[in-house]
Amino acid sequence: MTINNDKIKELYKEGVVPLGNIFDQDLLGRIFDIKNQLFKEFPFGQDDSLNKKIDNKFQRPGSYMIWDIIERNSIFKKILENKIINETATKVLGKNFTVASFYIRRTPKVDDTLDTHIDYQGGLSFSILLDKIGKDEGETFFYKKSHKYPPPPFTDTKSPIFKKEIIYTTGNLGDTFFWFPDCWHGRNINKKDADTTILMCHMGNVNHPSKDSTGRKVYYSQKIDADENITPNKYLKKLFKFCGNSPNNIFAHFLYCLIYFKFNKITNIAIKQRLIFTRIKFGNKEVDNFSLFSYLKLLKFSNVVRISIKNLIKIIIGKKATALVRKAIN
Ligand SMILES: O=C(O)CCC(=O)C(=O)O
Ligand SMILES: [Fe+2]
Repeated sequence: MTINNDKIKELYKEGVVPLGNIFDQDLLGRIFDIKNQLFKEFPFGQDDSLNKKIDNKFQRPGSYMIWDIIERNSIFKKILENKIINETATKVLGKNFTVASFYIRRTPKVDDTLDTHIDYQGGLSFSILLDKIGKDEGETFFYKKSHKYPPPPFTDTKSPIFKKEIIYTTGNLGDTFFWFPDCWHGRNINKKDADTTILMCHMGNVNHPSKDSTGRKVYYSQKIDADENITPNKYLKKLFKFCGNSPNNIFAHFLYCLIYFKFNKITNIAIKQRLIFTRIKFGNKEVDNFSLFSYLKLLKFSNVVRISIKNLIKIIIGKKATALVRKAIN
């Protein structure tokens, strides 16, 4: 099996693409059993120090996570060895891409959702269903084409040009979704009595840090050759590092989009040098197109001002004082 170019095109166009099941049934059956054993051992998952959680309080909204699944059972390595996964990641991120997070998340019956958000730009993620999951059963949702929108807090979702085309990670065991972490996403409620589980993986190019969401260093990447011997331009490197992870800073986010989508000469150098937060382009004008007009038109000006003032105050008075002020107000 190899990845079809139409699927890659869809990923770049929509920010998310469902691939269906890409694993063999025998492997899936074994993974399903091991996942059940692991959650028997860790019914409430692990905290960020990887300790077994003993109370049912959520470490992330509505989620019990097991972070070190690969270290616990090497069967999970088979997922990272899958040909389609490797081909897709190599096409999007280049050789020697980095696997940063690789974990399972279980969601019990819960009324809360995980709010719509974006993570870092220029990366690639995938999710694999480890249970049959229906609508409102703890599935992840994605807003199509939203990797070219401003981040959710700054967007006017009532604007006539805002498209609310949602795709849900519903389906059967083994169904796989590739998605861009800068595409709007969140998690739905689970109204079923049974828990549902999904495996998630976040990746970046060779210069992405191999740290997972708990902050620990992981060694999951399969580097084909150790060093690509490219000397980065230090100013460009700083620039992409500064603006490539900006879910809460509209100016940095806009700057990233402007450079990445519009300044092709600079971006081509950045991609060649595998600078952090740079995805290889699809290579087709229609797919790689970005409308500055739509981006700006989607901005909710009052939110831009309010959040920017808040951020400015945070910088001026410092994080600690901000936390104190927040506590005093609540
Ligand atoms: O738990 C989910 O469905 C989504 C988690 C998420 O937002 C992420 O891993 O970036
Ligand atoms: Fe996320």
